[in-house]
Amino acid sequence: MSKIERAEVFVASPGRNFVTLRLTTSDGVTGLGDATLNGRELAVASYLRDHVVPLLVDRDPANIEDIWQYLYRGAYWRRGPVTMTAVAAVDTALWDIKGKVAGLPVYQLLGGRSRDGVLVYSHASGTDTASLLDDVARFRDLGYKAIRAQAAVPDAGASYGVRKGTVYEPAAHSLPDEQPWSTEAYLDFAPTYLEAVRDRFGFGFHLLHDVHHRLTPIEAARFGKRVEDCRLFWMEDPTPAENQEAFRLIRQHTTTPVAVGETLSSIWDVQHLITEQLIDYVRTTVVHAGGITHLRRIFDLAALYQVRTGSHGATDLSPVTLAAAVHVDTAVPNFGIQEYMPHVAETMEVFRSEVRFEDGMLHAGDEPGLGVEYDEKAAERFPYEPRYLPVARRLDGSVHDW
Ligand code: EZ4
Ligand code: CO
Repeated sequence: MSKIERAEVFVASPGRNFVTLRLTTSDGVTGLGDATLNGRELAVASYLRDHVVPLLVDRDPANIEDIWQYLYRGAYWRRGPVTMTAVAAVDTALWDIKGKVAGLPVYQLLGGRSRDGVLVYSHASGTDTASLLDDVARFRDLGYKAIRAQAAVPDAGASYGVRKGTVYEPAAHSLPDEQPWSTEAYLDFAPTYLEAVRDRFGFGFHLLHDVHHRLTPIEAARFGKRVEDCRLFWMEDPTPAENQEAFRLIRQHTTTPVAVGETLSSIWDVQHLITEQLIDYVRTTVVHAGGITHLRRIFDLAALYQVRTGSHGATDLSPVTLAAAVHVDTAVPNFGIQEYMPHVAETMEVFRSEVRFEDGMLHAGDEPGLGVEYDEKAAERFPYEPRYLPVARRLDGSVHDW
């Protein structure tokens, strides 16, 4: 029997911080898992090093489901982003190993190919409507068939999703940047730039928008109704999802499709959203929702209710997660779309990935396993740097959801 012989946790900052787990078997096969939780990286690194690695050594790497159950149920304290990210890293690395042992790409282990490629959307943004329109034009020239549009709200400081220079990186400060927020200004302005995008470019591509948890249910209902003629592919995270019931109010007022899930970690967090058809797309990801094993379980539940997938794919999800996501997306019947922000060159010096972009789609490649390698020597040149996501405050100084 093959055994897990070694489990190493790497923390490095090639362009941004990433936590990476590498498992090595007694047969010398290695598997990679992403364990990055933006702004809380070291909590997951410690969870793995101090509490999971000692449990893995000498286990049979073939028993993915049993190891998943052991780490989830066996912890007693289950769920939550730190735990589920740690479990995800182990699970992802075990699927990578299983693929290499079988000599098959992971999508083959998940039932094989359901589609030729994985439709992606990327992020256009601007400091005003004119610069947003220029950016949308640029993404259309690059071949994207789906584009998310965000612009800075006048008088509301640094709005979510607006790129400075060539790279969007919200976790840019060693302590959280505090940014002002005005719901009134956003509700007045955001519909106008979405309309401007449709006026200028028409309807021959998918248009998306991320509200990023900033509205109450009735405000989100008003927003969704107001932008119906823009025929959005989705409005994302219109209101925080701790209370799944909140989405019923939004549904009662608008046909704008809803996507939720990037911050959610388990099937229980999305259970009512899915079974009561309160959303159209579920955005849980490999890294934050317990790995390929648990994500597949969520996606299969979603399929019963005609909810499609739309996995989170910002640059704080490492190339290991992106590759794993593309393998899952290639196989599942109810795939919807995949978020994709290309990683910077430093990141790709450390993670070599088979994933390729072509004509608005990502392709997984046919190397056994996930098709990603981690260059630990290259990673040594990029030591960890403390970085936090911003915090939003309303104009009266009170804390709002960022
Ligand atoms: O703010 O991944 O849809 N994408 C997003 C992301 C999240 C970051 C947080 O770490 O909302 O940009
Ligand atoms: Co989002």
